[in-house]
Amino acid sequence: ERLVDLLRTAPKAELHIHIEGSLEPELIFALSQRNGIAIPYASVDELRRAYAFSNLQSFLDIYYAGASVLITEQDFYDMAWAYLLKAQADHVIHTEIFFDPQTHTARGVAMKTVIDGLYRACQDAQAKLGVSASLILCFLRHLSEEDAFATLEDALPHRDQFIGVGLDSSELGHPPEKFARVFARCRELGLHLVAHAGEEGPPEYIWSALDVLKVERIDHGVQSTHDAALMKRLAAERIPLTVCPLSNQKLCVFPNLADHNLGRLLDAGLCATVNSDDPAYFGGYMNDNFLQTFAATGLTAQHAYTLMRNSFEASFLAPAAKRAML
Ligand code: ES4
Ligand code: ZN
Repeated sequence: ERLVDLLRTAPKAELHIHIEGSLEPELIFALSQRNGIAIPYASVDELRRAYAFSNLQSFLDIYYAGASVLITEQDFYDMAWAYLLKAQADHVIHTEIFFDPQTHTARGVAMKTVIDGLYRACQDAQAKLGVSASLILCFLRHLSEEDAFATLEDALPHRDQFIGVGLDSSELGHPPEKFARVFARCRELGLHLVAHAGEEGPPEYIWSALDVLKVERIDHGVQSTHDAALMKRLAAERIPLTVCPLSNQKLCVFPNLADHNLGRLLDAGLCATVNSDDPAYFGGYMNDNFLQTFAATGLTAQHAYTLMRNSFEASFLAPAAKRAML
């Protein structure tokens, strides 16, 4: 019908996608054979059956195991290219891609291998697919700030290959304050700043992501509806929330997709966007997120237009490029 066609074909930006979370089981098996790395699952089907999560941590354990098959520059290229083809099919014309270098450097993979492979795929996406793609380096918050500083140092020779930094992994027990100094340094370097906050964690983590880390966007942020003063601020300052509905459903942040608060966020005037997070693990890419969320919650065509517009407004595109896409 009309709304479904609108959702499918509308040009959109994706701002919250972990590239390691786009690694499909088939590619995990192919890379495990190519690189001679054993994984504790006998088949693609057995791996896929393990994708039943009860919370964020239960997912992260399997997500880091899946990423262990990535070794060469070509592996990182192949993973990103497969995602960029999916993005193009969903009419994503701009995407800002998270990557987790510490997951790889801790296994002896060089920073250069990771970044060069991902960056080459981003360049090819513009040239061959007409998809604009940038990279955002994420620090793992379950590791130390010292480890994050070392990772930043390691990445600085590649400063021109990524546009910003983020903060991901286990939220509870790892508040934004833990990374205050490394984010201050990234700010001095002119990097864009984002952080996961209020996915499972309390509204206080959203306040401190804004006030201590000085981030420009909040990744997830769905717990903000528990704090009226925070909602007012997010709306007044148009601080974007990169919301991931299927992720929230699969990690039991909401009992059902029908219970998702995306409509409440939009109706309160927040700059919320729809994103896929870890599409290989959570049951779908961008258009799956849009179609399933709209079907479950009864959002309207007006909400659809607002979400598409918000995705470009919230992007780190230069103002002129942003206007061209709007
Ligand atoms: C993540 Cl859903 C989610 N939350 C936090 N960190 C992550 N890394 C990959 N996916
Ligand atoms: Zn995420």
